[in-house]
Amino acid sequence: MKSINNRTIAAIATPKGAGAIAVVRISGEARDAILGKTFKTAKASLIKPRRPVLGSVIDKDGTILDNVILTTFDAPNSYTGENTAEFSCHGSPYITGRILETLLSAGAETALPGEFTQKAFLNGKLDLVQAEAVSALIASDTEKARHAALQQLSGGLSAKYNEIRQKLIELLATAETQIDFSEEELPPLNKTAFKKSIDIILTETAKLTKSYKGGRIISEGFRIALIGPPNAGKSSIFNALCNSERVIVDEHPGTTRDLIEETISIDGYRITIIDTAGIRETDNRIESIGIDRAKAAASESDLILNIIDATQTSTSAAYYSFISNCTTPSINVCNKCDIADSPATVLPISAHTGKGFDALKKAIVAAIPEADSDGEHAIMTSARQNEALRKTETALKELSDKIEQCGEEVIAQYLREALAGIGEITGHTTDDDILNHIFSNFCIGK
Ligand SMILES: Nc1nc2c(ncn2[C@@H]2O[C@H](COP(=O)(O)OP(=O)(O)OP(=O)(O)O)[C@@H](O)[C@H]2O)c(=O)[nH]1
Ligand SMILES: [Mg+2]
Repeated sequence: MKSINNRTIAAIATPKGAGAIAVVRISGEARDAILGKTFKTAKASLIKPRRPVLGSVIDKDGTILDNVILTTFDAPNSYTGENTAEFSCHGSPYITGRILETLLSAGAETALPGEFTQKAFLNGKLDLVQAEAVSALIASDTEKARHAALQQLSGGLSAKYNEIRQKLIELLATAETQIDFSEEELPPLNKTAFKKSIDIILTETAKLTKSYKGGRIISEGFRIALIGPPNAGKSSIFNALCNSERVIVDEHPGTTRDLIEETISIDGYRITIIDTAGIRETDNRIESIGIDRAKAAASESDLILNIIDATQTSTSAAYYSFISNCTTPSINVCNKCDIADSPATVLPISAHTGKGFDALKKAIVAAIPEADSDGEHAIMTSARQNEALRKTETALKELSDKIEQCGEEVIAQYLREALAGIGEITGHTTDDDILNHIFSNFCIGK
C-alpha cells in the first residue's frame, strides 16, 4: 500500500440520507488532475483557493451529474495540509454516490475512516491529542462534551502535555550529560534539586489525572443505577427521568428483570440511567438472574439511587443487607410521597406527580465529580491518554522515591520511560498500531 501521504483520497463527508446539501471531498497531490477531468465551470481561472465557485461535476462520458459549489484549499493551508477540494452538491445519496464514483475513476482512492485527519496529523496540522478532539467533537452530545472537545482541539491540553514533555527532555539531557562526562570533568548530579524538579512534574501530572475523574464522565457519561426493593417505583422514576414510557410499570412486584439503559442529559452532563430488578429473596430462577444483574449494575455504577417505598413500613432483609454493604455512593430517595409520608432523612419524590424531581436532579449533579476543578480547562477526557499518563506517573514516582540510590544511567532509564508515556499521548512516540486504531474509530470522510 502507498504511504498515506501519497494517496489522493475521496469520500462523502456528510451522513447517508437525503438532505439539502451534501459534501464530497478530496485531498492529495492529484487534486488538480482529478478536477480537470471532473469539474467544469464557466472559466477555469475562476477556481481560486478559498473561493466558492459554481460549476458542474461531469462523469467520464461528459454527462453532467449535478450542479455544485466547489471550494478548494491549497497546501499547506488546508485541513489536511494538502491540496483539497470540497464539492457541495445536492444532498441525494444517489448523487453523492455518483460523484464519488466519478472521482475514483478519475484517479482518487477511497478514504479510510479518519484518513483526512490522519493526513492532517502526519502533516503536522494537528497533534494526536487534537486529532482525538476532532473525533470527540463529532461524538459530542452534551454541552460539557462539546466544550471539553473544543478546548482540546484548540490546543490547551496539548500545551500541558508538551510542557511536561519538554521538562522531561531537559532532565534527561542533564542526566545523559552526566553519563557522558567523568566526575573530574563535571560536578556530580544535584539529586535534591533533581528530585524537586521531578516532584513539580508530578504535581502537573496529578492535576491532569485528577481532571480525568470528571473528564471520563464527560466522555463516557455518568452511570446511575436505580436500585430498590420490588415495586418501589424504580421503573416509574426511570420513565419520568427520560420523559417517556420507556419501560413497563406494573403494580405486580417483580416486573423488571433485565437491565435497561437510557442516556439523558441533566445540566449538560451525559447521564446513563439503568433500571433494574427489585432486590428480594426469590425462588424464581429468572428473577434471581435479574437480581444478580441489578447487584452488578449497582457496584459498577458511579452512583446509586437507593429507592424506597413510602407506603412500606419496613424494608426486606435481603434488600437491607445488600444496600448496607454496597460501597457505591448513593442518594436515598423515598418514592410515592404523594400517597404516604417519607422519613425525614431521605429525599421525598413522587414519580406520579413529579414532586421532588428538581431536588433529585440537583442532588445528582452535585454528586458528579467536577471536571475543570483547576479552572484551567485542561481536562483529560480520553481513557487512552489517562492510561499513557499513568505510565509517566509511575516511572516518575518510582524515580522520585529511589533517586538517592540511583546512578545516572538508571535515572535516565526512568526518564525515558516517563517520556515514552507522554510521547504516546502527543504522538511523538506512538506505535503505528495505536495510531491506526485511533483513526479507525473516526467516520469516513473526516
Ligand atoms: N402513588 C404512586 N404510585 C406509584 C409511584 N411510582 C410508582 N407507583 C406505582 O407503583 C407500582 C410499581 O411501580 P414500578 O415503577 O413498576 O415499580 P418498580 O420498582 O419498577 O417495580 P419492579 O420492577 O417490580 O421491581 C405501579 O403500580 C406504579 O404505578 C408514585 O410516585 N406514586
Ligand atoms: Mg421495574
